[in-house]
Amino acid sequence: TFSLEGKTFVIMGVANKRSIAWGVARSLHKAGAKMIFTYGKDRTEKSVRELSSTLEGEPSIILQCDVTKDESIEKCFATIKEETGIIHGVVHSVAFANKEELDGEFVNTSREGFLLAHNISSFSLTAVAKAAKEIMPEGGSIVTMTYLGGERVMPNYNVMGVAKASLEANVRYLSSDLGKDNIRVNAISAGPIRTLSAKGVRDFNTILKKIEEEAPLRRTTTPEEVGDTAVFLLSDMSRGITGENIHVDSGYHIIG
Ligand code: 0WD
Repeated sequence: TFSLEGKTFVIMGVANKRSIAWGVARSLHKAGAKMIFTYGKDRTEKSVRELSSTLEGEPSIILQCDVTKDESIEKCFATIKEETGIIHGVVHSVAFANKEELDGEFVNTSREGFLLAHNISSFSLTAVAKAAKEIMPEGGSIVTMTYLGGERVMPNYNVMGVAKASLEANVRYLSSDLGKDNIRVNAISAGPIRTLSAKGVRDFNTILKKIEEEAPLRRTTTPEEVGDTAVFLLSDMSRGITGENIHVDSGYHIIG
């Protein structure tokens, strides 16, 4: 059967048990992988420690990595190198936009809000890929999380949609650069899932209801579904795939 035993992955963006990154962690754990968790804000550390301690086996390494700071990324990956040597992949499940800008009209986005959303939600992937490359001498796989709002206009997604479009192009350019090092870079475009970040999106319930009624599979996406696809993308099973955006959204992206 399928196994990722002996492989080590960095998981960025577990905020709580509802986080998509936590769904990925559970799937990776089932596959026998070793994990290193990173968190952005100090206040998230406790929650990540509590969650990771529920996984049986040897305790995971937990480190701070505030993606808005180059020093924080450098320090984090230097520590990973010291503690584990090499890694086989990274799950980038990090995004942020000011709540005020996920409401009303996109045309009113401020310069500051625009740059913040792009910094945390897109540039962070470039910066992390650069640091991670140094400790992936055997090659590896990088997976990020995106949303349909990066491809078309979705209500209230606004500046985050523009940042996701940037993230998706980022995946293509990174995959082009890193392919020669046998590092693959792909995105998962997840259907809406009720998480802490989703709280920032107005009328989220209406969006979920629409998926239940209109998506081919007539149900909303679960973190487990995203987790299992991430395991596929992180494993050798997907060795021929890079620069791709896989929709794990009950098929909703083909509608409308
Ligand atoms: O419906 C959804 N929830 C979807 C989410 C649908 C499709 C895609 N996504 C994407 C999100 O845009 C994001 O890229 O999936 C990714 C993860 O989203 P999530 O699981 O919904 O989000 P959440 O559980 O809120 O975790 C997001 C985390 C932050 O939590 P805290 O509490 O620490 O702010 O993003 C991280 C952080 O862990 N984050 C940062 N990490 C490092 N440095 C930073 C930062 N500066 N800012 C936010």
